[in-house]
Amino acid sequence: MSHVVVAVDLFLVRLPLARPFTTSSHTKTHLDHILVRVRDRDGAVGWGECASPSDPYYCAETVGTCWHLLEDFLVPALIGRAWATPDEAARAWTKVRGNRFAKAGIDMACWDLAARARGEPLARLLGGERREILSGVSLGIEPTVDGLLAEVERHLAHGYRRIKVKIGPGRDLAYLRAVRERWPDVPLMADANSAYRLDDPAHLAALDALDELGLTMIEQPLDADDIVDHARLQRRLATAICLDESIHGADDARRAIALGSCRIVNIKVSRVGGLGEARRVHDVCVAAGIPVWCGGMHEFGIGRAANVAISSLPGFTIPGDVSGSDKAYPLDIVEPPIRAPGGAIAVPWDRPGIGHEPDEARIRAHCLRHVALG
Ligand code: OSB
Ligand code: MG
Repeated sequence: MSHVVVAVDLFLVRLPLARPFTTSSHTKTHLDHILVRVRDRDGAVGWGECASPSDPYYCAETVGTCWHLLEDFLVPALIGRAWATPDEAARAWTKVRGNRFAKAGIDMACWDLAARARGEPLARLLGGERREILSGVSLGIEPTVDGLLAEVERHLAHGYRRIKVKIGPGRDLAYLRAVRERWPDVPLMADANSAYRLDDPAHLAALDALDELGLTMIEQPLDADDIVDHARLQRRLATAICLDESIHGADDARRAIALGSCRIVNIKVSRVGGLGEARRVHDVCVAAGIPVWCGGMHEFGIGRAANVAISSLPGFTIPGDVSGSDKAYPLDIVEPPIRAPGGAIAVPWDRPGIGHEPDEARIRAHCLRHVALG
């Protein structure tokens, strides 16, 4: 089956978060993501989501750079070009360096289109196996320790299988110790978003102390692109290091594993430039015996459904940050909404593509900017 994309819509959509979310670098109350709709000459449609943050604090990209890349480079390179598989479609933009969040939005739309055109669920097209995926939550830095304990309690009561807590220097031990004391056995981890440095003795002391808490892993403690210091730190700690920001694709995963910079990898579809590359990172890790889990960027329903599909691959053995949409948003833009009753999300094996229908009226109601290309 061959596809030629003839029309692409970009929608910049704003959704309010259910609760403000604070990381080591900043606080958010709403998110703006670009939704990408592709249509081929036979009328088949696919949806993707570009989950770049609006600011360059997590990665170098922003919503503005993604819009520019999509409108001026990625969409024009795809339109009118014949392809049979999404990996072939992605060759349209191999010349474009970096800009992986922008690429992920249009890559995902091509995967959804290919799966829908074949009447197949996305999970099957990707080579997934699981009927359901186990779901964890990522909790932001709360103003008080008691505030964090209340959030952990609420999400454990919902059934979530693993708790991740954001940390930063000075906002680490008191929080994690309190959670550990109250729930000695809960799978618990910390995500530092690159806030620590090995040459700061206070930072090193905090990391050593966290090492005593029996955490499942510590995510991205050091610089975003530093796999050398991460290797030094991994030799020092008993706790597994998991890399997030440092891994932009399969080659990065291979190098980090070879250096001993981590024992676990967080795979984010957006960060690595799409579903094809996410699968290649998965394959590199499985071959090396490194467990992976699916990270998130507070995706709306489209990106979240893609996260569910990739999480059905066999190497995703650790519950991910793929929570129900209601963890992040009071109202999502897909039907049915994604839910995680008892901390598990059913993979929609009986529905084609991402398995959730974008609600165009709702998308347009929350849309800040739209362009039709092609
Ligand atoms: O570091 O994993 C991260 C959200 C925005 C930016 C970076 C990160 C996160 C999360 C949220 O942890 C995970 C989610 O619920 O989607
Ligand atoms: Mg992270």
